Amino acid sequence: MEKLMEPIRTLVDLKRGIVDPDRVTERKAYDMQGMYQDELALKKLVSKDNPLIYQVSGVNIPEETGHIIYSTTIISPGKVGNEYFMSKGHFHVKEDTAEIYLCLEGEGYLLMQTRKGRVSTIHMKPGILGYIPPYWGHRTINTGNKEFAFLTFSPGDAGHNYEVIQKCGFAKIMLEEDGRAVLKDNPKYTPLDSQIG
Ligand code: S6P
Ligand code: ZN
Repeated sequence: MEKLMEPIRTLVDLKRGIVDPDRVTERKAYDMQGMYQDELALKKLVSKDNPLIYQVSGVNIPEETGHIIYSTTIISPGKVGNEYFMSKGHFHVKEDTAEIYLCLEGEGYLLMQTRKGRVSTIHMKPGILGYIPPYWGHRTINTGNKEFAFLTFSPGDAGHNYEVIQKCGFAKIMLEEDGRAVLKDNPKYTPLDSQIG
């Protein structure tokens, strides 16, 4: 007989997300090599104080069909050169799975891209919910001057595929120009061939 899982009660701070998470994953400047335009600026950051770029706090939910995984991401304010701090970004391993992002604090962008390189963005601020449909890779970018915090909900069996983004990058990058966030073509982007999108 299948073992029945017990319900879970989670306290959520409506500005900073999940309180007392089961696990916290930190991504520091060192972990972001190859992700930014200005590799020298990243190198300098790493050797200076290797700052925390973002952290993901989650509750242990089985990574299986039928479950919903939820977590909080908090991206620090800052830039590498003139490119804002951001998450690595990924596609789901099971690409036909969607995800929901709900912004709690700060501001930033949810940058999404199909495998063919079609791009879409949602400007996130507290109370904005972004729906990432199946087949869209996604990354988040903190364009504000304080922490950018959001809750995420995804199917238990979605999984993370970081390889595509690591190899190809996103077609667009978010840079600061004259104090404003501007979406630009990524000169380092190398498209992937695919039928989807
Ligand atoms: C998981 C969900 C988020 C991200 C987190 C960090 O499907 O999209 O929890 O994992 O925002 O981003 P990344 O790209 O480093 O996983
Ligand atoms: Zn995801």
